[in-house]
Amino acid sequence: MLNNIFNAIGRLITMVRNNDITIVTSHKNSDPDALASSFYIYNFVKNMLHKDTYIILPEGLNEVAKKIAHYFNIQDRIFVPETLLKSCLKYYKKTVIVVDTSSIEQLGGLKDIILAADTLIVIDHHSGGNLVEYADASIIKPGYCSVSELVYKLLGKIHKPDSIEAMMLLMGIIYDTRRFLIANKDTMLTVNELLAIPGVDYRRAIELLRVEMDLSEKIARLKATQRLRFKRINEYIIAYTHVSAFEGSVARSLLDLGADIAIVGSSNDETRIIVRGRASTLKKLGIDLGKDVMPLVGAYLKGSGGGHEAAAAAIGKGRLFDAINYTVKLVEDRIQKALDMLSKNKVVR
Ligand SMILES: [Mn+2]
Repeated sequence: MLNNIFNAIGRLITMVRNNDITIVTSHKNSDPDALASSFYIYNFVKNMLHKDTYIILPEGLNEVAKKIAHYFNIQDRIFVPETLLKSCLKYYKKTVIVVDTSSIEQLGGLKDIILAADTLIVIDHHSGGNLVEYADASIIKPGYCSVSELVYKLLGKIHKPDSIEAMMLLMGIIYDTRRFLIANKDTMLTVNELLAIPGVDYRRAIELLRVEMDLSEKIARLKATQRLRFKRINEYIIAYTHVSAFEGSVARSLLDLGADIAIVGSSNDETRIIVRGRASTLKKLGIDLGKDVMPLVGAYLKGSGGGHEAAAAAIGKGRLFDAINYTVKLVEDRIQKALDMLSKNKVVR
């Protein structure tokens, strides 16, 4: 597997060398994992391969990533696409490296530039994305808890992170693993290596990742709770609701309330369904939300869907309540099927 990875890096370097400029990009509302991996690859291409390189994010950074970029004073190296920049970019032969997303819908206003790349490379830890079909090379490793860990594994030997890169990668890992809640042994070994780099300060990293929930997020959570519905299938609970923003945060709060699976819908110009599950429940039932459920919801919405075992999403067009009900039904059927299987096995034994 690692051999494969290093072959992929060799190919990646050749591809980058063949074009004039490199653009590193990621998903809308980039989080600390997206920021850290973009910044690390940006430095690698710029300093090791000596290519003109830009970080261009579809809609900039999320709150906590903004705080990190400010702290390390790198915010002026991060662009958001503007008309001028877009038209300039047309004239260059470009490599685009997309990190932390493999779905076209997550690229926002950058979609056209990215799909028009002379060479498109996707590095991600989410599975099932539709961007991979357009990529000239892709490194998709759902086994990694964060892209920060993945890019460090890919490039750490040839481009040892300096203190800022190491701090950012560490924060990317801490953020995506929810403070190591879903980390594995390899994550901890990587973290150990990053902590050994001079200038890396664990307490500071934790401090920088702390942001007080803002008022609108609190209200979104409370409104979602007012509209909450749930279904019980044996000992399992599916909770579902809708909001206009903060879907991820709302879904997490529903798991905290006691749901096994939380389904949160929202719609503005698109219809979006996100789903989060309790890892232990999903494991017990053998359900992978990113593979078994959300691609079907994506197809239902004539868009796309995918993600991780316990965190997945679908985006497309259609009526919000129909989409929510469809997702609830799918999850319900999946749980019922799993329960039938489990009880059948018991009888056989
Ligand atoms: Mn990530």
